[in-house]
Amino acid sequence: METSERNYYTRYHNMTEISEWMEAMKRENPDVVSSMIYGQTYEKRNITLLKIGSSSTERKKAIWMDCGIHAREWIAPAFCQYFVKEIIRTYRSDDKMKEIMKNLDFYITPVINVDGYIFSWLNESTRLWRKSRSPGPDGCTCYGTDLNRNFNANWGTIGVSTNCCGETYCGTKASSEPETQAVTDMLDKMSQDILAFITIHSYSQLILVPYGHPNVSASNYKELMEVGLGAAKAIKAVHGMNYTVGTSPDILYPNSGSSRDYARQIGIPLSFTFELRDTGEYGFKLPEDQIQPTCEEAFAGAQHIISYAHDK
Ligand code: ING
Ligand code: ZN
Repeated sequence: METSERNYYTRYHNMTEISEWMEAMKRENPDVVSSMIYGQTYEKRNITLLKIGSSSTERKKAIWMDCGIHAREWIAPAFCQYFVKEIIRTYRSDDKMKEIMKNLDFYITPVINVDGYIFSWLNESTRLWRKSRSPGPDGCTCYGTDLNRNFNANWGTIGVSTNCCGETYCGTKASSEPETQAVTDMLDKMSQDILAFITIHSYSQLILVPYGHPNVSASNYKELMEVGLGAAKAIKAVHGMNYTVGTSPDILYPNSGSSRDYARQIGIPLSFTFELRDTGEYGFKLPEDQIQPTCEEAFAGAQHIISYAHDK
């Protein structure tokens, strides 16, 4: 499917199409889009980072966004595609975004878990795959680690499975997975410059703030909650959808080893997980006719965070 087709952003796209789309974004917007490969998956596929920034040699503050750390959450990569398209479009059309882009760069990973994403597209029986695709440790016949339990933030302490067949298997050690290591290395390098970190998941309609561990609390918890509640309000204003804001132990259940917690722990002040639509009717198999409204509202939520980070 051509990236210029009018309904391109109302469809889910497989990894081949997303790779072609990244090339098209660079080709069509050479003044603002560039890319780099910052790691490889277990199956040796590239993990690509898109940079959206107005050209300049100075080192700017930045916004991080990643999608597709969990394979079956197809609305997440779809949102990253929409986000990139909208950032470029609004940069060319509205003054607020021009001002933001004068001062900030955007770093976007449309798909972190490339192997898992491809596996979830393979056939109906693999559609709900969540984890990466590395084989389990010796003696285990199951595949995959939950990459969002594999980061070095209270790793392996709570809300994880230590059974390699479990959906939330945290791996053999922190950063045991090449995908986790790639993101970790990139964040470590960039942490001084990143003002806000947003990682996109589905589903449940939540905005989660650090930390997932019930015994630790972020020094700027109050600020995180205020900004998160502002984002939820911006989301509701678009299509009336309710998003709940809080830490995962406060809203649902604790967890450890998430990328959100890792980002906050290394000093990125604003760190959020977005859990997009819906609340369970369709779950991970969100119909394509909900892609556009979901992306519109989530963009408004992200914009709130970005504006706050920029103006602060
Ligand atoms: N949810 C996230 C996960 O890593 C999360 C975030 C954690 C939500 C704990 C609620 C409680 O599990 C999804 N859907 O991946
Ligand atoms: Zn997820």
